[in-house]
Amino acid sequence: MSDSSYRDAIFTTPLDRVASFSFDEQVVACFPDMIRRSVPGYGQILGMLGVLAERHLRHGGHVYDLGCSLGAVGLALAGRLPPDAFTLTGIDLSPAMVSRARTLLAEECPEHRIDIVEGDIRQVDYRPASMIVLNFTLQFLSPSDRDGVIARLHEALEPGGVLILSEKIVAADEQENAWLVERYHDFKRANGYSDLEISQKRTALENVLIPDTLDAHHARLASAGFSRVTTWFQYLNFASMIAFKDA
Ligand code: GEK
Repeated sequence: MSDSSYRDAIFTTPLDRVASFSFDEQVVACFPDMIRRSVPGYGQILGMLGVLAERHLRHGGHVYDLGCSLGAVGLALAGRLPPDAFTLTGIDLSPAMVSRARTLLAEECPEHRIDIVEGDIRQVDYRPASMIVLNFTLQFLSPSDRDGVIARLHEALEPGGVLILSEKIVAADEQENAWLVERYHDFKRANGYSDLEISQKRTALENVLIPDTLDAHHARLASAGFSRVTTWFQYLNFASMIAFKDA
């Protein structure tokens, strides 16, 4: 996918007013490069999703990839599982993402049964699913919408189903959080972003990406009815959890 991606240079020049971040054509064009250089562990998480699917996805079961962007989760699953192993619906609010994702998936895994739908994950009528993935998407919903969405996903999951939730997180302890954020900025610098790019991106994401603590995620998942939640991955202030619905 990286062959068709431009280098993210959106915030390289000083802007008089940094507009709120949105998933438009400009972002779509450089998205694979942007997410790989901005999200610690992104590639490792995707690689492991296929492994988790092999273990937890019912054969022939349905998967939702919510906030699917360019369909990386579907591609990761298709890379490990044969076409008859699952059906997948990817949903994204951004028309630009949806149209590019459809092209990429048709090129990369035409045999797999993957559908990309334009829509708001807060309003979808979910059908029963064996596995649901929210890979860095819940963080973009208004905090007041998050409990309701997670409760509906728990309802949609079949008994024995799993929800995988990857998120940017915030640490409750101020000092710990400051250290994590500083090292995260070091991570971005090491990946070629300048101080100006880092600070303008931070401004653009203010009030757009609102992280929760890991404790808040675990509490929300528990109160939605998930019987067990494990944080299986953390790299600086980015984490991924797996939540199990009772069989
Ligand atoms: C990946 N999962 O590559 N309904 C549907 N989509 C939404 C909504 C909503 N209410 N709000 C935001 N989005 C992907 C990466 S990116 C993460 C996910 C990032 C979509 C938004 O359009 C964008 O495509 C995606 O959620 C978040 O594994 O850019 O940090």
